[in-house]
Amino acid sequence: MGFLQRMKEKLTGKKDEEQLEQLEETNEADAIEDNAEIEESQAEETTKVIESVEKPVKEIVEEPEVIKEPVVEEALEELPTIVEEESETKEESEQKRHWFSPAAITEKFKHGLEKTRNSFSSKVNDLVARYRTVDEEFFEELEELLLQADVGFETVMQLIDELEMEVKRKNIKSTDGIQAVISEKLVEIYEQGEADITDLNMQPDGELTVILFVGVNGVGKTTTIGKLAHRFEQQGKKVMLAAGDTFRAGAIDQLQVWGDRVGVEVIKQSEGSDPAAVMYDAINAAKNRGADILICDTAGRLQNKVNLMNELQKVHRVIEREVPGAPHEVLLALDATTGQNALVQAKTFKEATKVTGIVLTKLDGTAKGGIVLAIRNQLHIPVKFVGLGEKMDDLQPFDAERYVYGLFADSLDKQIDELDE
Ligand SMILES: Nc1nc2c(ncn2[C@@H]2O[C@H](COP(=O)(O)OP(=O)(O)OP(=O)(O)O)[C@@H](O)[C@H]2O)c(=O)[nH]1
Ligand SMILES: [Mg+2]
Repeated sequence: MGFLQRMKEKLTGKKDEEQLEQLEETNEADAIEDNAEIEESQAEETTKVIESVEKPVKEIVEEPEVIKEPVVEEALEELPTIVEEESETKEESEQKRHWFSPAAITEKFKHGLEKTRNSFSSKVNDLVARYRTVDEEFFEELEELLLQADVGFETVMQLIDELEMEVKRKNIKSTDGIQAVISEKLVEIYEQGEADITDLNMQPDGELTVILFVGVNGVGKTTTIGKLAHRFEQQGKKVMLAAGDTFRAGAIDQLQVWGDRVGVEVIKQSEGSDPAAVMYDAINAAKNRGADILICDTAGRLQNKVNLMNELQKVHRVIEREVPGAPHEVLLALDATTGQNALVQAKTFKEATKVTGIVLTKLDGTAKGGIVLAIRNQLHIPVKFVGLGEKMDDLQPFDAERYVYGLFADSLDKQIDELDE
């Protein structure tokens, strides 16, 4: 099946319908179990919910400087949902349906890549309009455009080579509709025959999965942890957070605000304490409470880079000692708007810790979304999630097809519409 056909399914929802049904089945099973538990400890739950609602309000009032305005507004907006969580199961399940619906996910990629599409794709369209036939000059200009979008030299060279071969093989003369051919090749180059590289290494039910976040300051670690916790919660997992950034003022409170919004427990100590000790505590708490997933925040900046890397190694060692095989994922957060600098950061972290995946944040904030391809090709670490906006559900597992669709949506939509007609 070709790229266009597959994309059509991801736009109309056929492909993931099965997955969705599976998800609903699990939710139903979970709901039955949950209900039993709720009945047993209804009073306890209610107090917990009320506490989790009251807490952020208190903190927001007391420490307005810690939280940026949009967070406060959003936090307040989110509160009613937390209150209704136990009773509004129908609404919740509809929300989930929407959240996981293939069309909605595709739409998020399209929306998040708007800046890149507006600059890159419109230039490609110009190129196609100027060159009626596919020739060497057309490829040279295309090469230039791809480089400008941060796709990275090696990837561009590989893509152009393969495009030239494809054009010859299929005897394509006209540039009309060439975007679909480029898209298909980009997906192939990205996936390199490995379709499941974005899956997280999750432990079987009943065992704790530990996910460690690393990355320089300001890239979006804490925000991503909040979004990811929300995602797991929606899937019915019991999540806990570890406030491992004990260095930056306000970092612990920022994570706590997310914990309250999502309704998950945050294990923390005071500012300036040893992050390895926080991890030790958090792992024990997670084991005692029977948590499924522990997500650990870490500092993005210390006195200097050497200290930071040493601290991360120490944190890593403690986690490994307490839970054999953990951390199961070490996710490096990179800010897409920093372009090639993100690649430099990745190399540094890769030397210090065993990075298992990349979370590329703020893809919505850059016109150079081609960086995804450069990361894949140069670092050989899979991009597991992308941040496509600031809302809770704007964190999405990376999907090469949806990403490429996001780059060329306008021109591909026409061709997709014409399928089977
Ligand atoms: N537009 C957009 N903004 C994002 C995204 N992810 C994070 N941000 C914003 O990036 C800013 C920094 O995020 P943080 O989560 O505080 O970053 P951090 O890596 O924890 O930073 P330190 O704690 O200083 O190390 C916040 O204002 C977030 O709202 C995204 O996917 N899109
Ligand atoms: Mg942080």
